[in-house]
Amino acid sequence: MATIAPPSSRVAPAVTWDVQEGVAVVVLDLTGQPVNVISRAVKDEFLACFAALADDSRVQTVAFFSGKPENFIAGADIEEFVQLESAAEAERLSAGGQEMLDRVARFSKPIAVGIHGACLGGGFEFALACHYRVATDHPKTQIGLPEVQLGILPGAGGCQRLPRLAGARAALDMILAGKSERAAKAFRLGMVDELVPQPILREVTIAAAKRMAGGWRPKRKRPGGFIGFLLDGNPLGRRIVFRTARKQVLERTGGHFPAPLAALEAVEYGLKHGIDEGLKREAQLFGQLAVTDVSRKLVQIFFATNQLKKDPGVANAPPPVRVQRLGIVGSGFMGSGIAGTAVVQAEVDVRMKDADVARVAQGILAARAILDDRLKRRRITKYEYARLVALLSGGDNYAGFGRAELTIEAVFEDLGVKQQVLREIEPVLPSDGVFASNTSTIPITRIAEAAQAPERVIGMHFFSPVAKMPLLEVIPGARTEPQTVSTAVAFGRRMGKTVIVVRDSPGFWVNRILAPYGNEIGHLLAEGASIEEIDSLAVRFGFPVGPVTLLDEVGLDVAVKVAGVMQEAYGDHIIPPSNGAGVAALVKAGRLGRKSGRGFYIYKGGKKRGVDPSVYELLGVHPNGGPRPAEILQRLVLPMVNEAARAVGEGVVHNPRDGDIGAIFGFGFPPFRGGPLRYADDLGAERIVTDLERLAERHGARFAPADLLREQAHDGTKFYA
Ligand code: 3H9
Repeated sequence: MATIAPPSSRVAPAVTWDVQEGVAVVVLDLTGQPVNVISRAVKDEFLACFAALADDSRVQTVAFFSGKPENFIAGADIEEFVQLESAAEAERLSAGGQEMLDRVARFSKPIAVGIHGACLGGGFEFALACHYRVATDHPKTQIGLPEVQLGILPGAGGCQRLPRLAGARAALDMILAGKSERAAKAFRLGMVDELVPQPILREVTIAAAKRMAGGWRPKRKRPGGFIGFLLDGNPLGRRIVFRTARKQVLERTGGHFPAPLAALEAVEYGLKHGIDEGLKREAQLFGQLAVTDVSRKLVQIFFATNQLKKDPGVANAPPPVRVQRLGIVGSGFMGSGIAGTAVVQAEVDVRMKDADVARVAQGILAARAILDDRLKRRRITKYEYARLVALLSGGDNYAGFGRAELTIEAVFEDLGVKQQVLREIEPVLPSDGVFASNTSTIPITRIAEAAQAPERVIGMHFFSPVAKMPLLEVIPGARTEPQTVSTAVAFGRRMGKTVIVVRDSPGFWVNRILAPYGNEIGHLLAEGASIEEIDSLAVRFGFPVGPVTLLDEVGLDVAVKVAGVMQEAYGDHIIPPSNGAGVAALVKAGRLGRKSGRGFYIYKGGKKRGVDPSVYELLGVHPNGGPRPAEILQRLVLPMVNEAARAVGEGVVHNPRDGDIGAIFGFGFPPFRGGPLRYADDLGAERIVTDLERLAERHGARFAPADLLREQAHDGTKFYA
């Protein structure tokens, strides 16, 4: 086996190869690393390897594989981006990657690549430069260019090679959204040449390499078929494609994310001026993007999320209990959402229980809808679907709960009801079974008062709709033992959630910091602001939807309930407007938000249709200009930041990282601002305190700055050191 002397920092070389019957079988395997990434050092090894293969007269053809059992190449090494100091340096990094892949593309001997597992970013760009791509049909084989999610663009030729291979539309679709596709779809789109079951990947790839050595070349159809020819194949068609794509990007990003627009430019420029000019432009744009504040923030989020994945959530915890059977009490919207997601993501046996069989049947149907959706999107096969559906069962009693390592209750949000469920179920559960409450407001310690074994009671606060919302708050009560925490955290992760462990206090983290934001809507409406203006200002700041729309999504009945709990707990500073009965009046009129077709807005056919004026009648307020836009925005955002600071001061989250990730994944705090605490650091505590004091003078105690912000302003400290 041949190797290249590794750089001193690495214990063993990453790139190795063997030559047999004219085929060099090259394997990339970064020793001691969970995934393969292309760092500068790996790039040097690649170059040396290809130089050696070029000179080796025994080698007629090359077959390339990853040595990792579950992934191919996760892209360029993102750690290296953090050290980039200037756009020029970043441009050089991109140009260096392009040069390496140019050598691969022009290599004198054919190269076939066998892909199994994640093939992302620079990893896919490498595969694109090779001459033949074979991929496994395994669900783990995900192919994509996620760069824009890091605020950059595919900078190693991806913006040039992919549109040439798969057509402009398919390429833009992947590049601009930063999405990954399963191999079967990538195959349909012409991004890979052959799709095979995993056990024969090696054989098929080597066979293709040999065929190419004999002069055979793959015949590829014109990408995108006849429509592709009309749209991608001529300048007029292409202009339409780019105009439409630009419009969609602007609609989706509100202009806050520069990367997709830059990627669009790199693709368009390359198709207009040829690949060499395209590559130059791509490297320039990569350079500019890599050092933007937006990219820095998105990269921080990437690393913070990865750190969180490994955080057990509690110190010195014994390993989690492996959940194989999940019990769910309450088969309503939340219960069925948890059931469906648990089946799809964690593939556990789920047993549901509700008061009567009809309700359970409804719940199972709703849980199944999550599987139907996956099947429709071809995320799972028919075979997987049938297997997963069989995991769902239920009844009107606790039969089967005796084997559930974890039971989650999602019954009516009432302390008495939840305690009653706990009392009923405890004798049925296995002696080490965990009981979790999916409460959004009730203290876990209170619920656990009804338990014989409070050490195994915990909160798991899912967000609605469970299948889509990425965050889970895990809340230990006063007597919860560490293994209960680690079990809940580990299971939450298996469900695909980003998990933060939060102190047992009213509103936990997400609802706590949303409370003043939601209340301020009432104050602003009372002062004559309009619903649309409030929402559009928040969207312009970068929230996915405005606060009024958010209330409609959450449900106004739920919002009123949460607001009541929050006021009771923090009434000294979380203060609803004196006409706060307004929202309650909407609820009384049956306007519960999206779920009832009417809230602040009207909903028809699942779409938001606008505000109907009668809502102002019910609220007892009328838009008349209201405060200035800048003040509206400040009054929405600063109290949220202030409450986040207060909660951090009280230890509600373990650290600022958890708080920021919770806000970004919990309700879409603009990721390019890094979360409320990073945003506070950027503004500076001194400025925030001054602004809050000014607002407090005019509008009262709800704006009084948190002690922690005052301290920071005084000491010149920040949330992040
Ligand atoms: C790019 O390619 C730019 C080019 O176009 C141009 C260049 C000129 N770099 O997520 P996991 C680490 S940009 C550095 O838990 P999983 C990760 O931090 C890149 N580190 O595993 C973690 O480290 P630790 C475009 C990386 O199995 C460990 O690997 N590519 C990278 O759940 C395990 O990760 C992407 O954006 C990286 N590229 O998921 C893909 N990737 O153990 C990013 C991973 O110290 N990666 N690490 O905390 C992923 O999406 C997932 O890691 C993946 C595996 C799906 C691959």
